[in-house]
Amino acid sequence: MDVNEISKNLERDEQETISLIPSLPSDIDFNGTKLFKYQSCWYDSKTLQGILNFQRGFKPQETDIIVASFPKSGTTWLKALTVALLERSKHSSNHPLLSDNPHGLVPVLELRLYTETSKPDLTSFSSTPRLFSTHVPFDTLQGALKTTPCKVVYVWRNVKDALVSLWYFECANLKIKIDEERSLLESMFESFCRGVSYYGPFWEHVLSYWRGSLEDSKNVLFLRYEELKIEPSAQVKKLAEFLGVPFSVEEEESGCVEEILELCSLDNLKNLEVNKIGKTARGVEHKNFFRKGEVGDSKNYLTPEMERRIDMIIEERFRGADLKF
Ligand code: PAP
Repeated sequence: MDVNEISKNLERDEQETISLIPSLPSDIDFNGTKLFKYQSCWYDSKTLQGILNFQRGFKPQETDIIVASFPKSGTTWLKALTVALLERSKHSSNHPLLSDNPHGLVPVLELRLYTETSKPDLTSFSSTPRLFSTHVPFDTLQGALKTTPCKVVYVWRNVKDALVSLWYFECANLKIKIDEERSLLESMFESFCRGVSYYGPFWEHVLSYWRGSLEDSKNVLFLRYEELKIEPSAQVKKLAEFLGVPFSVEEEESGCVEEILELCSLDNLKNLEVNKIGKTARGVEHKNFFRKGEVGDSKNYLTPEMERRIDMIIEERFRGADLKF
């Protein structure tokens, strides 16, 4: 394609987005950002452009693997585990996780590859399987995958812990002290409860993948952060099987499962040089992706009243689905 054609396509994509946006419901996020509701989920205009580009231009391959999540639900860990499982027979010393952050190795489709164009250069993804990630809900992802049966792995987490994790992340990115930003947590909490938050509502997100996994368990795996913490070996074996790279008896006997868990552990990743000093393509410091990783840490920050309110919302929204917090 020549340069003129590329710029014509770019202009056409942008024009389509510009004419779509005013027709969408809009609202304001906790930090004053205008969000637009597209296919039941809220996005800022830049992310929305990326999603439309992704849905328009992505050419899925049956061997593709997509790591999916609501933000702050265990994405970094799941990306690391997926890379480690797929790469385990290839590397002894120069493992990719030692020289890049999991987000560099598994880019977010709508936030990195498709932000500017519906035809990004994917030549660096020439080996199979191609590994991508997304934060969009399942129905929107299906819009991009069309009918190609890619493998999708979703991780979800207690929303209260995800919320507190997001609060810490925002404060770290803005370089503000957490003790001074109680009001930010409170506004984020309100946004979450209203369902008007970036990639929210949370419950729709989780339920979309839950339904997807029930309808097509061969291609959609539904994991839970808390279960990964409680029984990491069993969950990682389940993930390996789903990805089509199960552990052999020899591998299990030689401690391969434990090695992968150690490589991808929070402490190990956090202390790697690349994660102490590097930044993502979007300028986020790698170190901000690693904090405590504790189940139930939100108890230390949310008031009992806040907990009660969010519990009630979740109970009501998840009624009928066999999902427990
Ligand atoms: P993202 O959406 O920005 O990619 P994501 O990785 O989903 O973030 O979530 C970050 C949380 O995962 C952090 O939780 P916390 O704030 O409650 O501590 C982070 O500490 C945790 N995390 C990151 N890497 C790991 C890991 N290897 N094992 C367990 N938890 C991890």
